[in-house]
Amino acid sequence: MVTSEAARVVRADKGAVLVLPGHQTPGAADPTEAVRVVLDRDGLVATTGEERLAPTVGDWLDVVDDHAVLIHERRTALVRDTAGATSHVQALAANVDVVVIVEHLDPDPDLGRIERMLTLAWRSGARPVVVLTKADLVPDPEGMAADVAGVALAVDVHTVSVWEDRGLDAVRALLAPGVTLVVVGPSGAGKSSLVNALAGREVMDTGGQRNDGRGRHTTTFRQLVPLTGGAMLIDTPGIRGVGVVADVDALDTTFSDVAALADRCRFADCHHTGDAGCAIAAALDSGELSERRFDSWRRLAKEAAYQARRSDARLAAEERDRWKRVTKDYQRGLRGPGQPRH
Ligand SMILES: Nc1nc2c(ncn2[C@@H]2O[C@H](COP(=O)(O)OP(=O)(O)OP(=O)(O)O)[C@@H](O)[C@H]2O)c(=O)[nH]1
Ligand SMILES: [Mg+2]
Ligand SMILES: [Zn+2]
Repeated sequence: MVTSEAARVVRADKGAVLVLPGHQTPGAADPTEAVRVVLDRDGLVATTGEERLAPTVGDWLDVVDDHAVLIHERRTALVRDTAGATSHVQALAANVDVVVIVEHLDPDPDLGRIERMLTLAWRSGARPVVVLTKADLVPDPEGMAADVAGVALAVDVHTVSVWEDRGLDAVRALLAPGVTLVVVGPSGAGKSSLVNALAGREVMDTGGQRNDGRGRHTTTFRQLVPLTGGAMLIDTPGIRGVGVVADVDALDTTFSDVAALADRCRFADCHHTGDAGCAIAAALDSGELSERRFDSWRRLAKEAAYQARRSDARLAAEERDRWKRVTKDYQRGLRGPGQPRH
């Protein structure tokens, strides 16, 4: 492809990405028409800023002679903490408008996981919605949805059954032309089944008839699927645990009830561990705040603080490296061109 036209990444692998030329997205483009674009050896592409990034699904790229030359600035980015990896954070998807948090009703929805995914979503800049799947397997899906709504504050919660074609219209209503949605959730939740139902065709492999809710990881890569109506859906593999990247704002949005209580503690630096005048302790006593939710908030806050410290340390190290380079260049400059090193 020789073009200066921006192209959208529909799949990102090591060394190469698949893109659809901009004029095909949004639209009824067939993802099999995607073009392979080669990356540099390090897999990184220049950005409009100083850093080079690994392109991720949903990115817009400038492509010249089948080479990715520039990643456009990401409007939103779903990032997770990857402990142990060199870069520490990984962008799961870029330029997403809606994060569809998919969770099964059977087995019971995991409220802590939903809170984690909500934090990830709020952090991304995209709007979250929760979709509870497999409504056909439980007697009272609406009652369960109400429980979930209690932890997904100010977020729409839908219940669906793909098998019985129930509740899908509420999700279809999100598929406006030009909108990009990403589905996230545990393996076996029914993400790919939902994507296929919304696409109206079998785009993604699903876990067949197996239905024990256990992780099988049918989907193994992230894939952007352009829908006929002009919306784009990104399917992702089930993630067992997702490290949440530090963001106090995202946590305060997900846990707005806990944040409001913390504001009412007598001391601004209250640790909520038996301090005098602690509004959180009072709410735990009265049952207004559940131990489960408080623990969930505390765990995520701790994780976020740890991640922030680590990324501060990394930034400091990068800054040191940059100064080392600058000083070296400066000294080289003093010696003038062509001078011997010693
Ligand atoms: N009963 C019932 N089963 C469903 C429904 N939707 C999906 N399933 C089943 O749940 C299993 C997992 O579905 P998938 O769509 O592959 O799940 P996934 O979230 O994409 O899983 P990964 O790709 O591993 O992350 C399959 O056996 C589906 O047939 C539903 O509405 N009702
Ligand atoms: Mg899948
Ligand atoms: Zn307190």
